[in-house]
Amino acid sequence: MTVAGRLAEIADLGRDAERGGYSRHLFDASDAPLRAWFGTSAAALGLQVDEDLDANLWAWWMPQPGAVRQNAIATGSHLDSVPGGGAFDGPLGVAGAFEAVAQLQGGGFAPARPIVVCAFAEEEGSRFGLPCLGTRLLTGAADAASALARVDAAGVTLAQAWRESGRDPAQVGPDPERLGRFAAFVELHVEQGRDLEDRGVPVSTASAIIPHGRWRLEITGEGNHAGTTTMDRRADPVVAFGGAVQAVREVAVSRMPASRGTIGKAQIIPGGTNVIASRVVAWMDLRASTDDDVREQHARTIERIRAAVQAEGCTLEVHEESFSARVDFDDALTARITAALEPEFGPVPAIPTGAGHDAGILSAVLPTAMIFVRNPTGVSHAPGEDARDEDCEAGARALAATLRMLAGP
Ligand code: HGY
Ligand code: MN
Ligand code: MN
Ligand code: MN
Repeated sequence: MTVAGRLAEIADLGRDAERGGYSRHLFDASDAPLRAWFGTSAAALGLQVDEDLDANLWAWWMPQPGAVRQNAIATGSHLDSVPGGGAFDGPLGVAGAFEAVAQLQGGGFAPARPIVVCAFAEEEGSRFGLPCLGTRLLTGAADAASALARVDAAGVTLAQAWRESGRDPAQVGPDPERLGRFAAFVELHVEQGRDLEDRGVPVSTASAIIPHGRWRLEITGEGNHAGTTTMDRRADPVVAFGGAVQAVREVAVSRMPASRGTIGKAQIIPGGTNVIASRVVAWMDLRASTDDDVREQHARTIERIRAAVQAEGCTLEVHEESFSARVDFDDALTARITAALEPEFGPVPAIPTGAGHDAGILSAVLPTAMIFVRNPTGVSHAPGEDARDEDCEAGARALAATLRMLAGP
């Protein structure tokens, strides 16, 4: 098969007719068919599938029957998406991992240790607000009880959704015993910018993930009638929100090029054309080079937002939903991968990324590296996300070469 052929098998799952692209979220209607596809793909390669207690999937290629599940090399990514996301962010790393295993098997490679393909739960945090949910629970980077208390947009708790999916929320939590079975993790991923296209190279490694925080802003004003309330008697949280949007942009621009500030999601409550809103809830995403830089960007942004909120006679609450510290990937592992790839691919740059990944969470407990595949549009988290078929194949070959090097005799 090919990576493109594997992605074609899931091309109809979780399509979002309204937004375009894909909306695939934890335990939604696409979740079970995506998991079934994972199982079928694994079974076709003779891999043994199991799901951990945190809803992550693992497919084991054992060196021989009865071999112990130790010293394994894990590779994979996620199958969920952002709302209206692209076809590659996540699934490329899972499809590419199965394709790499297929290539190794086709070439008669006999692994000296297990190779394990994985798919992690809710990497985007699109339903419950916590990115890399599955790996955070698995490693203990997130506390299980507080994660299970999170609610989705419909007010359903993660615990409830977990139970309704047929899983046991009481079992959720860190599994050091499972993590102890792995010697390394490598994630194949579509690049989420245009760096590789500009450099004219099909694949790279990753040097670092820049830190990333998400905050929920709750701006409260006074709900009232749009026709009878004169302009001098309003406390309109939408007006304050306008100031917040400006503040996020202006503070990030003042800290260019490293800082990024985004509000991509907001709710106007109650949301009527002839109603002055009583509340706006908005989600703010801030990123910069270092953890301290993100904290400082946050402090300055909130100061500006608070001024805009007060000027409108509204009040502000700020809740931190997640913070992902800067990650610097394992230099030694990345150097070994680069050396394994350069004979076929020529120079393989190591590039930093502004996007979060399960590899970042796992890097705290395992030697971890990433391989990026060129994205000709540079677009991601949107339907325009792209990767050429031949570059997806290059990514699978690069991953196969990496696995051959890491799991060989
Ligand atoms: O970078 C992100 O927003 C997510 O972790 N993929
Ligand atoms: Mn993503
Ligand atoms: Mn991703
Ligand atoms: Mn009326």
